[in-house]
Amino acid sequence: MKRPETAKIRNIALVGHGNSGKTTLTEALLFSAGATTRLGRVEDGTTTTDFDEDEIRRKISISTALAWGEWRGHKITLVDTPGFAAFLADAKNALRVVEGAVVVVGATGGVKVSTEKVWSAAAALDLPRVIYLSKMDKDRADFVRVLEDVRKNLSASAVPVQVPIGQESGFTGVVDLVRIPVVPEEHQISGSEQVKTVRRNVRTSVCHRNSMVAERHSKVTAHHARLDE
Ligand SMILES: Nc1nc2c(ncn2[C@@H]2O[C@H](COP(=O)(O)OP(=O)(O)OP(=O)(O)O)[C@@H](O)[C@H]2O)c(=O)[nH]1
Ligand SMILES: [Mg+2]
Repeated sequence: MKRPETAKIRNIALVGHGNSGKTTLTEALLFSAGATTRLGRVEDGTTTTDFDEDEIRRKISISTALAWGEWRGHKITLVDTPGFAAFLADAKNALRVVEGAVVVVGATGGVKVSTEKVWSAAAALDLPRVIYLSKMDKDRADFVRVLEDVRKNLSASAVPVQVPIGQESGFTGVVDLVRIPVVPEEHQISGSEQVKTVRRNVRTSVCHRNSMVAERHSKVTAHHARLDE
């Protein structure tokens, strides 16, 4: 990438409790952006940001690491911070030099004490935050329970912008509540049984599983409609 204009630079920290999935998410983001050609794994010691010998041996992040990729004309620097309590000072320092944070929460374990600590540190700096739920594919992953946990312990006004389709071994993807097109029933083309089943699962996932998600969806949609005016 050519030297980007300052307005096209974004620095984002990934913070959260130990083992929540920050390095794995960083790796996935770099791969999706085409910054790497191979998706590394923490287990194999092949990730971009856990490169230190000790990190590879212990399979945890020990210090903050930077990596960058290009996304829609922007240079995004990802700041992958360590989550274990002994290294939390590193994460808090990283928050001072970024414009936003991704707070990673495991969908199996929910919000932990260190999640609350990094959340408060980011809030004290007035940083915009998104919460990313990792491990939706693992046993005991529970989107609704963790969303309630987030609203109780981090922010009562947290709004889901994406919801998972299925969970645990049935996790197959996500629905973007902001971008999902609302197609009137009479205009929907009838499809194969498989298409109908997928559509039914998506609808169930978005609206019926939890009325809170449906209510928040309408708030997000209304908010975006106002922004578009
Ligand atoms: N099944 C599954 N495993 C995941 C997912 N995300 C992370 N993991 C696994 O969880 C473990 C911890 O992942 P990391 O990415 O190292 O977590 P971290 O938050 O960077 O950990 P620290 O930096 O040490 O705090 C690794 O074994 C990952 O492979 C996920 O979405 N699904
Ligand atoms: Mg890590």
